[in-house]
Amino acid sequence: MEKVDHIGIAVKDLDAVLPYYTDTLGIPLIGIEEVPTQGLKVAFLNAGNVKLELLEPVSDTSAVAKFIEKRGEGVHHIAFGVTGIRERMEELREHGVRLLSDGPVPGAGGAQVAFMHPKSSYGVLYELCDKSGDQE
Ligand code: CMX
Repeated sequence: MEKVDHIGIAVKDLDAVLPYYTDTLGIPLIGIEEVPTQGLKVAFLNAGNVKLELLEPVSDTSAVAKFIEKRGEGVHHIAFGVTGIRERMEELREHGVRLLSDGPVPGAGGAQVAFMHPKSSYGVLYELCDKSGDQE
């Protein structure tokens, strides 16, 4: 994996939490967007080399809603920035890693994303995030 692109953090109420990050911690907001395919409203913040992604579920069926219900708010996933996501997925499969989709799916910021099951990644939900736009 080439670099960490962002760290996803599950929150119950984005509007309530955002001032903690922007005002108290002084981390600049990049933008807020809805990601209907994941049942989420997300905010990206610029924490230097790595972004923070605050994830508020807007649907009861969102994976993040289930996460908060079971484990509470907090760190949800770590996303590696990659190019050639299909090839990276295939390499991981060859190493026995369980991926949560057959191919990449649309994520925030126009990225194509894929997730590794935490049970095959020693308890961590890792995401592959490809913003190169040349993955098709
Ligand atoms: N980090 C670490 N472990 C996690 C986890 C997470 N984020 N989410 C679930 N788990 C654990 C569960 O606690 C459970 O462990 P135990 O069996 O020890 O209790 C195990 O993984 C399996 O959980 P499950 O209940 O069988 O499965 P879930 O229905 O909770 O689904 C997962 C888990 C990872 C398959 C599901 O959350 C998923 O498909 N995630 C991918 C999509 C996603 O997370 N989207 C949100 C972010 C989108 C974005 O940033 O764009």
